Amino acid sequence: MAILNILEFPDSRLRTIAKPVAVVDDGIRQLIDDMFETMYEAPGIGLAATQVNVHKRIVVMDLSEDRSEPRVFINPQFETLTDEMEQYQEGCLSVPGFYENVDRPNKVRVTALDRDGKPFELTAEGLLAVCVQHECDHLNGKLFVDYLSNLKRDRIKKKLEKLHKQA
Ligand code: QAP
Ligand code: CO
Repeated sequence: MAILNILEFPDSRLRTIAKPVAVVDDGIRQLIDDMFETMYEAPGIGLAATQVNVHKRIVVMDLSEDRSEPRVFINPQFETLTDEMEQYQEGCLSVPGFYENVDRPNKVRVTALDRDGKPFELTAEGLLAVCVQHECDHLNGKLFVDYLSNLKRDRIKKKLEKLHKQA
């Protein structure tokens, strides 16, 4: 197992469109294990492979308090089941220290492969629905800051660039 480096906004590699996983093999399962270790150590509730500079369509998530509900989504796809939007204060391991409200559809149907390459489906509401959409966005090169005003996004960009220069 290994802790992977997490790319931070405004790194242009976060804009890469991830490629579908063709075969779920031991290499993919190793990556998934490393992604969980990286997410738990951060700590975070969701991580997309894009964030660790691996451009494959893989997401890991654990919304539980005690890390007891690890979820893996390989090649995830979702459709929104409602026009109803809900606002959540979102954060992101790639935008450390910043949290802002984002509106998203509050109910989605997700299909994906599990860590054995077996297809599954689930209906997600609440935080799980938010997290699925946030993480799928990463696989398409999109970040939660893209939903904010240019002014807010630019302020966050400048503050993070300043921190990166100091580091
Ligand atoms: C995505 O985000 C998410 O700023 C997962 O300093 C977030 O795990 C989906 C984190 C909220 C829905 C709602 C953020 C850790 C973790 C930070 C995360 C930080 C340290 C974010
Ligand atoms: Co994120």
